[in-house]
Amino acid sequence: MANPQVLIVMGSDSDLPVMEEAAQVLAEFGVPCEIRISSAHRSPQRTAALAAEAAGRGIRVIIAGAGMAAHLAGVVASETTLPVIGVPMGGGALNGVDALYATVQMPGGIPVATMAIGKAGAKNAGIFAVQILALGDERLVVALGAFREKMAAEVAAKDRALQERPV
Ligand code: RP5
Repeated sequence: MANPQVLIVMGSDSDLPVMEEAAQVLAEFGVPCEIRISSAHRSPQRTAALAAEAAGRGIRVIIAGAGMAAHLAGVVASETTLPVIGVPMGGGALNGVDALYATVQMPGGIPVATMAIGKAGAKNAGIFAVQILALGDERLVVALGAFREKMAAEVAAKDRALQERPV
């Protein structure tokens, strides 16, 4: 995509069904993004270069998703001063708790904004990236307001449907 503002990077193509949640949110808000596969462990040099070159290519926010010993977000954050949002993948022998701890427990000095495990985390990563970009983009401020109103209306509609259900 031309002039991506957000880089979504994941450790493996097996992460794609989860990380697509983030891409979908960005598409809904009209934020161009680039989706890449690069592993902190299997392709460390490639990952370091991708992160180090991101700002120079106009990227403003990076979303990094990985599973198991999930060092991707931390390694990416160590190579750039762009804000990095981490998404721990679920599954595996430890159901994503391994990836959560690996992503969230960064040493002081190199922050990673860590989201929830799995699809909810990927979706929130997309929204959080939009919120960061909205600091300098009034169009996104308005769109975020409409997004919240739509969610609230959906909850109210579900409650109405529940109240109208025959007992
Ligand atoms: C991590 O290892 C990836 O992010 C993925 O979640 C996990 C398993 O990778 P595959 O064996 O499915 O390629 O690096």
